[in-house]
Amino acid sequence: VPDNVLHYHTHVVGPNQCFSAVVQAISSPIDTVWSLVRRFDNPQAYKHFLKSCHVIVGDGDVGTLREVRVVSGLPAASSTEKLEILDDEKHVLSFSVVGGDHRLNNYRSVTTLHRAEGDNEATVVVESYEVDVPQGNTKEETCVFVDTIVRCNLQSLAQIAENLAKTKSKLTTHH
Ligand code: A8S
Repeated sequence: VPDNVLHYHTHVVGPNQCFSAVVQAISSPIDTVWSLVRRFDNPQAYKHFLKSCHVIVGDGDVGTLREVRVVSGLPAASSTEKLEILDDEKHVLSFSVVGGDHRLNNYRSVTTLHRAEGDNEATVVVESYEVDVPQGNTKEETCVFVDTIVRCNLQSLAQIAENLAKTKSKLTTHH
C-alpha cells in the first residue's frame, strides 16, 4: 500500500460519526481519470445524482464554494460544498459539506488516484469519507446510504473515463 493512501484516508471521527471507503479500478490512464475528478465546478459530469452545480465563490482552487442540486427521489435537495484539497501532482481532491438541504451534516470526503501497479493504462481510485450519523439512523444505515452513492459515482466515473481513453487511443491510432 503506498503510504499516501493511509495518510489521506485516515479519519478522526467523533462518537456520533461514521466513516468508510470505496475502491474502484478503472481501465484508463491516471491523467484521463484526473481530468474528470479535478473539475470541482463540474461534478455532475459523472455524479448522476446531481442535476446541476454552480460555483458561488472562487475559481476552482482550494476554498472554492459550490452549490449542487440533487435529482428528485433522494432525501435531499441541495448541498453547499467547499474545496479543501486539490493536488494536481499527487492526484488528491477533498471537499467538505458546509450547508444545504439534506441529512449529511459535516460530510467530508477525500479522493485519491493511484497508478495501478505494472499497468500504465489503469488507475485505482480510493474515496473515503466521514459524516455525522443523522438523528434516527444507525451508523450502519448511514454507511450503506453513503457507500451506495459513492460506489455509483465511481462506477460512472470508470465508465466515462474508459470511454474517453478508448476514443483518445482510436484518434492516435488512425492519424
Ligand atoms: C458526493 C457524495 C455524496 C453526496 C451526497 C455522498 C448528496 O449530494 C446526495 C444525497 C444526499 O442525501 C446528500 O461525492 C447530498 O457527492 C446525492 C446532497 C450531500
